[in-house]
Amino acid sequence: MEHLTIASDNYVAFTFFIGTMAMMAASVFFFFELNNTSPKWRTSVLVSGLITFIAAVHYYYMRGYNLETGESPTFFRYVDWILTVPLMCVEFYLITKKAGAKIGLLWKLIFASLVMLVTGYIGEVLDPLNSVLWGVISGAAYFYIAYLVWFGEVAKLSQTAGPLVAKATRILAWFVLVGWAIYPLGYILGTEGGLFGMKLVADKAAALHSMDIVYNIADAINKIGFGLVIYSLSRNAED
Ligand SMILES: *C/C=C(C)/C=C/C=C(C)/C=C/C1=C(C)CCCC1(C)C
Repeated sequence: MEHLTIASDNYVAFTFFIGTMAMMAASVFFFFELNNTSPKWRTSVLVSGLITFIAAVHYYYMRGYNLETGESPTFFRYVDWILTVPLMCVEFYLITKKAGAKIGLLWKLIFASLVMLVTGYIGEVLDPLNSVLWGVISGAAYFYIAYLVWFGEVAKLSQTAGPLVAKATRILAWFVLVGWAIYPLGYILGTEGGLFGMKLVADKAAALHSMDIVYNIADAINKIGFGLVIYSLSRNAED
Protein backbone atom coordinates (compact mmCIF):
# COMPACT_ATOMS: atom_id res chain seq x y z
CA MET A 1 0.00 0.00 0.00
CA GLU A 2 2.99 2.19 -0.62
CA HIS A 3 1.10 4.43 -3.03
CA LEU A 4 -1.37 5.43 -0.32
CA THR A 5 1.08 7.77 1.35
CA ILE A 6 1.76 11.13 -0.25
CA ALA A 7 5.19 11.17 -1.88
CA SER A 8 7.01 14.43 -1.23
CA ASP A 9 7.00 15.27 -4.95
CA ASN A 10 3.33 14.43 -5.46
CA TYR A 11 1.98 17.97 -5.73
CA VAL A 12 -1.44 16.85 -6.94
CA ALA A 13 -2.06 14.74 -3.84
CA PHE A 14 -0.57 17.47 -1.68
CA THR A 15 -2.94 20.14 -3.00
CA PHE A 16 -5.90 17.80 -2.47
CA PHE A 17 -4.74 17.35 1.11
CA ILE A 18 -4.18 21.01 1.83
CA GLY A 19 -7.44 21.85 0.03
CA THR A 20 -9.29 19.54 2.42
CA MET A 21 -7.66 21.19 5.41
CA ALA A 22 -8.29 24.74 4.18
CA MET A 23 -11.97 24.05 3.44
CA MET A 24 -12.41 22.44 6.87
CA ALA A 25 -10.73 25.33 8.67
CA ALA A 26 -12.80 27.88 6.75
CA SER A 27 -16.03 26.01 7.62
CA VAL A 28 -15.19 25.93 11.32
CA PHE A 29 -14.41 29.65 11.17
CA PHE A 30 -17.67 30.62 9.43
CA PHE A 31 -19.81 28.40 11.64
CA PHE A 32 -18.27 29.61 14.89
CA GLU A 33 -18.53 33.25 13.82
CA LEU A 34 -22.29 32.89 13.37
CA ASN A 35 -22.75 33.70 17.04
CA ASN A 36 -20.98 37.05 16.59
CA THR A 37 -22.89 37.93 13.44
CA SER A 38 -25.85 40.29 13.42
CA PRO A 39 -29.11 38.46 12.63
CA LYS A 40 -29.45 40.38 9.37
CA TRP A 41 -26.30 38.76 7.95
CA ARG A 42 -26.44 35.40 9.68
CA THR A 43 -27.93 33.46 6.75
CA SER A 44 -25.28 34.84 4.38
CA VAL A 45 -22.41 33.78 6.65
CA LEU A 46 -24.10 30.41 7.22
CA VAL A 47 -24.22 29.84 3.45
CA SER A 48 -20.50 30.74 3.23
CA GLY A 49 -19.86 27.97 5.77
CA LEU A 50 -22.07 25.51 3.90
CA ILE A 51 -20.15 26.14 0.67
CA THR A 52 -16.77 25.42 2.25
CA PHE A 53 -18.19 22.52 4.28
CA ILE A 54 -19.61 20.78 1.21
CA ALA A 55 -16.26 21.35 -0.50
CA ALA A 56 -14.37 19.96 2.53
CA VAL A 57 -16.33 16.70 2.39
CA HIS A 58 -15.73 16.41 -1.37
CA TYR A 59 -12.07 17.25 -1.00
CA TYR A 60 -11.66 14.62 1.68
CA TYR A 61 -13.13 12.10 -0.71
CA MET A 62 -11.27 13.34 -3.80
CA ARG A 63 -8.00 13.30 -1.88
CA GLY A 64 -8.44 9.57 -1.17
CA TYR A 65 -9.70 8.83 -4.66
CA ASN A 66 -6.73 10.53 -6.28
CA LEU A 67 -4.26 8.82 -3.95
CA GLU A 68 -5.70 5.36 -4.59
CA THR A 69 -6.28 5.61 -8.33
CA GLY A 70 -3.85 8.33 -9.42
CA GLU A 71 -6.70 9.76 -11.49
CA SER A 72 -8.59 13.03 -11.66
CA PRO A 73 -11.85 12.88 -9.69
CA THR A 74 -13.86 14.62 -12.43
CA PHE A 75 -17.22 13.17 -11.39
CA PHE A 76 -16.85 14.32 -7.78
CA ARG A 77 -15.72 17.76 -8.86
CA TYR A 78 -18.98 18.14 -10.72
CA VAL A 79 -20.99 16.84 -7.75
CA ASP A 80 -19.24 19.45 -5.61
CA TRP A 81 -19.88 22.23 -8.16
CA ILE A 82 -23.53 21.36 -8.62
CA LEU A 83 -24.05 21.88 -4.88
CA THR A 84 -21.73 24.81 -4.22
CA VAL A 85 -22.16 27.00 -7.32
CA PRO A 86 -25.96 27.39 -6.85
CA LEU A 87 -25.21 28.28 -3.21
CA MET A 88 -22.89 31.03 -4.42
CA CYS A 89 -25.82 32.28 -6.48
CA VAL A 90 -27.90 32.24 -3.29
CA GLU A 91 -25.31 34.60 -1.77
CA PHE A 92 -25.93 37.16 -4.55
CA TYR A 93 -29.64 36.92 -3.89
CA LEU A 94 -29.28 37.24 -0.11
CA ILE A 95 -27.11 40.35 -0.19
CA THR A 96 -29.38 42.13 -2.69
CA LYS A 97 -32.60 40.96 -1.06
CA LYS A 98 -32.60 43.92 1.32
CA ALA A 99 -32.63 46.16 -1.74
CA GLY A 100 -35.68 44.36 -3.10
CA ALA A 101 -34.37 41.31 -5.00
CA LYS A 102 -37.27 39.04 -5.91
CA ILE A 103 -37.25 35.26 -5.66
CA GLY A 104 -37.37 35.15 -9.48
CA LEU A 105 -33.82 36.49 -9.57
CA LEU A 106 -32.69 33.62 -7.35
CA TRP A 107 -34.25 31.07 -9.71
CA LYS A 108 -32.67 32.71 -12.76
CA LEU A 109 -29.23 32.48 -11.16
CA ILE A 110 -29.73 28.91 -9.98
CA PHE A 111 -31.16 27.78 -13.31
CA ALA A 112 -28.27 29.34 -15.25
CA SER A 113 -25.72 27.69 -12.96
CA LEU A 114 -27.36 24.29 -13.37
CA VAL A 115 -27.45 24.63 -17.17
CA MET A 116 -23.78 25.65 -17.09
CA LEU A 117 -22.73 22.62 -15.03
CA VAL A 118 -24.96 19.93 -16.53
CA THR A 119 -24.01 20.81 -20.13
CA GLY A 120 -20.37 21.07 -19.01
CA TYR A 121 -20.52 17.57 -17.57
CA ILE A 122 -22.13 16.19 -20.73
CA GLY A 123 -19.38 17.74 -22.84
CA GLU A 124 -16.55 16.69 -20.55
CA VAL A 125 -17.63 13.13 -19.74
CA LEU A 126 -20.70 11.84 -21.58
CA ASP A 127 -20.30 13.28 -25.07
CA PRO A 128 -16.72 14.55 -25.37
CA LEU A 129 -16.75 14.40 -29.16
CA ASN A 130 -19.26 17.24 -29.14
CA SER A 131 -17.54 19.11 -26.36
CA VAL A 132 -17.34 22.32 -28.39
CA LEU A 133 -21.14 22.44 -28.72
CA TRP A 134 -21.74 21.65 -25.03
CA GLY A 135 -19.00 24.05 -24.03
CA VAL A 136 -20.67 26.87 -26.00
CA ILE A 137 -24.03 26.25 -24.28
CA SER A 138 -22.32 26.05 -20.90
CA GLY A 139 -20.34 29.19 -21.66
CA ALA A 140 -23.51 31.09 -22.62
CA ALA A 141 -25.02 30.25 -19.22
CA TYR A 142 -21.77 31.36 -17.57
CA PHE A 143 -21.81 34.71 -19.39
CA TYR A 144 -25.45 35.18 -18.44
CA ILE A 145 -24.49 34.84 -14.75
CA ALA A 146 -21.55 37.20 -15.27
CA TYR A 147 -23.91 39.65 -17.03
CA LEU A 148 -26.43 39.55 -14.14
CA VAL A 149 -23.77 40.28 -11.52
CA TRP A 150 -21.83 42.88 -13.52
CA PHE A 151 -24.58 44.85 -15.31
CA GLY A 152 -27.94 43.13 -14.80
CA GLU A 153 -30.38 42.89 -11.91
CA VAL A 154 -27.81 41.94 -9.27
CA ALA A 155 -25.56 44.88 -10.14
CA LYS A 156 -28.46 47.37 -10.24
CA LEU A 157 -29.97 46.22 -6.96
CA SER A 158 -26.59 46.30 -5.25
CA GLN A 159 -26.23 49.99 -6.24
CA THR A 160 -29.37 50.85 -4.29
CA ALA A 161 -28.37 48.74 -1.28
CA GLY A 162 -25.70 51.14 -0.05
CA PRO A 163 -21.99 51.52 -0.84
CA LEU A 164 -20.82 48.51 1.19
CA VAL A 165 -23.14 46.05 -0.53
CA ALA A 166 -22.29 47.62 -3.90
CA LYS A 167 -18.57 47.24 -3.21
CA ALA A 168 -18.89 43.63 -1.99
CA THR A 169 -21.00 42.73 -5.04
CA ARG A 170 -18.35 44.22 -7.33
CA ILE A 171 -15.62 42.12 -5.66
CA LEU A 172 -17.77 38.98 -5.95
CA ALA A 173 -18.39 39.85 -9.61
CA TRP A 174 -14.61 39.81 -10.11
CA PHE A 175 -14.55 36.33 -8.60
CA VAL A 176 -17.13 35.23 -11.17
CA LEU A 177 -15.33 36.84 -14.10
CA VAL A 178 -11.72 35.94 -13.29
CA GLY A 179 -11.78 33.19 -10.64
CA TRP A 180 -14.45 31.13 -12.35
CA ALA A 181 -12.81 31.49 -15.78
CA ILE A 182 -10.19 28.93 -14.71
CA TYR A 183 -12.75 26.14 -15.04
CA PRO A 184 -13.70 26.63 -18.70
CA LEU A 185 -9.98 26.96 -19.47
CA GLY A 186 -9.43 23.53 -17.94
CA TYR A 187 -12.33 22.23 -20.00
CA ILE A 188 -10.90 23.58 -23.25
CA LEU A 189 -7.55 22.04 -22.44
CA GLY A 190 -8.88 18.73 -21.21
CA THR A 191 -11.68 17.45 -23.44
CA GLU A 192 -11.08 15.24 -26.46
CA GLY A 193 -13.29 17.13 -28.87
CA GLY A 194 -12.52 20.45 -27.19
CA LEU A 195 -10.96 23.36 -28.92
CA PHE A 196 -7.49 22.05 -28.30
CA GLY A 197 -8.33 18.56 -27.07
CA MET A 198 -4.91 18.29 -25.48
CA LYS A 199 -3.38 18.23 -28.93
CA LEU A 200 -1.17 21.04 -27.78
CA VAL A 201 0.46 18.92 -25.13
CA ALA A 202 2.47 15.76 -25.60
CA ASP A 203 1.77 14.20 -22.23
CA LYS A 204 -1.94 14.28 -21.62
CA ALA A 205 -1.87 12.57 -18.21
CA ALA A 206 0.67 15.06 -16.89
CA ALA A 207 -1.40 17.94 -18.27
CA LEU A 208 -4.55 16.66 -16.51
CA HIS A 209 -2.60 16.45 -13.28
CA SER A 210 -1.46 20.01 -13.55
CA MET A 211 -5.11 20.93 -14.20
CA ASP A 212 -5.97 19.31 -10.87
CA ILE A 213 -3.44 21.55 -9.13
CA VAL A 214 -4.90 24.62 -10.85
CA TYR A 215 -8.46 23.59 -9.93
CA ASN A 216 -7.47 22.93 -6.33
CA ILE A 217 -5.91 26.35 -5.93
CA ALA A 218 -8.78 28.04 -7.79
CA ASP A 219 -11.37 26.29 -5.61
CA ALA A 220 -9.72 27.48 -2.42
CA ILE A 221 -9.64 31.08 -3.67
CA ASN A 222 -13.14 30.96 -5.14
CA LYS A 223 -14.88 29.32 -2.21
CA ILE A 224 -12.99 30.60 0.83
CA GLY A 225 -12.32 34.04 -0.69
CA PHE A 226 -15.95 34.41 -1.73
CA GLY A 227 -17.04 33.53 1.82
CA LEU A 228 -14.59 36.01 3.34
CA VAL A 229 -15.99 38.85 1.21
CA ILE A 230 -19.45 38.06 2.61
CA TYR A 231 -17.99 37.76 6.10
CA SER A 232 -16.27 41.13 5.91
CA LEU A 233 -19.49 42.71 4.59
CA SER A 234 -21.32 41.26 7.61
CA ARG A 235 -18.76 42.93 9.91
CA ASN A 236 -18.76 46.37 8.26
CA ALA A 237 -22.36 46.91 7.22
CA GLU A 238 -24.66 48.36 9.87
CA ASP A 239 -27.55 46.12 10.92
C1 LIG B 1 -16.32 26.16 -6.32
C2 LIG B 1 -16.53 25.83 -7.66
C3 LIG B 1 -16.80 26.71 -8.68
C4 LIG B 1 -16.91 28.19 -8.43
C5 LIG B 1 -16.97 26.16 -10.00
C6 LIG B 1 -17.26 26.85 -11.09
C7 LIG B 1 -17.35 26.20 -12.34
C8 LIG B 1 -17.54 26.82 -13.55
C9 LIG B 1 -17.73 28.30 -13.67
C10 LIG B 1 -17.55 25.99 -14.74
C11 LIG B 1 -17.79 26.45 -15.98
C12 LIG B 1 -17.75 25.69 -17.26
C13 LIG B 1 -17.90 26.45 -18.42
C14 LIG B 1 -18.22 27.92 -18.39
C15 LIG B 1 -17.77 25.87 -19.79
C16 LIG B 1 -17.15 24.51 -19.80
C17 LIG B 1 -17.70 23.64 -18.74
C18 LIG B 1 -17.52 24.19 -17.33
C19 LIG B 1 -18.56 23.45 -16.49
C20 LIG B 1 -16.11 23.83 -16.84
